[in-house]
Amino acid sequence: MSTPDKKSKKELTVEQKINRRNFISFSTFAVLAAGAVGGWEWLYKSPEETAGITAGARKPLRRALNKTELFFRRVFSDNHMVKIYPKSMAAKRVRVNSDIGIEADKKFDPSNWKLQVAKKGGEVLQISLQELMTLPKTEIIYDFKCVEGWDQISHWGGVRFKDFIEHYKLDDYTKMQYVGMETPDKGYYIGLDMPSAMHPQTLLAYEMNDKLLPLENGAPLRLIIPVKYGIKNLKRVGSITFSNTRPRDYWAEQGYDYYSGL
Ligand SMILES: Nc1nc2c(c(=O)[nH]1)N[C@H]1C(S)=C(S)[C@@H](COP(=O)(O)O)O[C@H]1N2
Ligand SMILES: [Mo]
Repeated sequence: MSTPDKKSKKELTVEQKINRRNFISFSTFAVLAAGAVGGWEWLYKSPEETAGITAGARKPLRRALNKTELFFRRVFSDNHMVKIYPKSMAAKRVRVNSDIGIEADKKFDPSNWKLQVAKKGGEVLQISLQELMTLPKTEIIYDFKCVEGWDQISHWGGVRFKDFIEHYKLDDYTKMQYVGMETPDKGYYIGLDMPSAMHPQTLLAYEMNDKLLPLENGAPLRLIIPVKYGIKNLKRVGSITFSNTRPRDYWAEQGYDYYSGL
């Protein structure tokens, strides 16, 4: 029978434990430090790039940049489609999250609304909902994600942004880098990179669950951009602009990621 006394003799004393722990952490540190120095040496001795936008960057860094580039090309390529779901899985009661830019105007009348598209030289296209509804309709059922942590499978219908561009012969504008959208009262506004706007799943939506959009979900027209978080899915689009500089963006101004991609 072993007594508690005998047992404790086999264990290390507190002092021994401390020494042991110090030894272990010191060795770990030494190994890591050697690795870091080695890493820097390896980087430092590697050849410099001599041309292109990364001129001066060491080759291994250049490789890392290439990877990032590749990643973005994959994310924004037409082949990268967001997962879609059967209609039966779409929420019947769709969440209403926030209402910046659509709250004050309680008497807003969708029938008086027209989409304003700013063209070069000050010309503004004015497009009614009836007119938009004559364009080919596209539907999507996908998992809508909000940066606040919730997501919901929802069903939307409308015009592909891409089809809208072609129909109104705005192809030239897609050579620009950004699209800006704002609510009619300019209270909420977003900026999008052109490849995401032109993604085949990006819609100017006027329907939810096969019916015209409710006011609180963005009637008469909202953006549905499945490659981005909810914050970019502007409700009640009033105007569309094209530019090579980043359009102002409500949540980016509050410190959120400008791209807010998924
Ligand atoms: N005009 C406007 N659009 C908006 C917002 C807003 O506050 N105002 N909130 C955004 C955010 S954060 C989310 S998650 C979605 C929510 O859309 P829903 O209310 O239809 O669920 O709308 C986006 N579009
Ligand atoms: Mo959100």
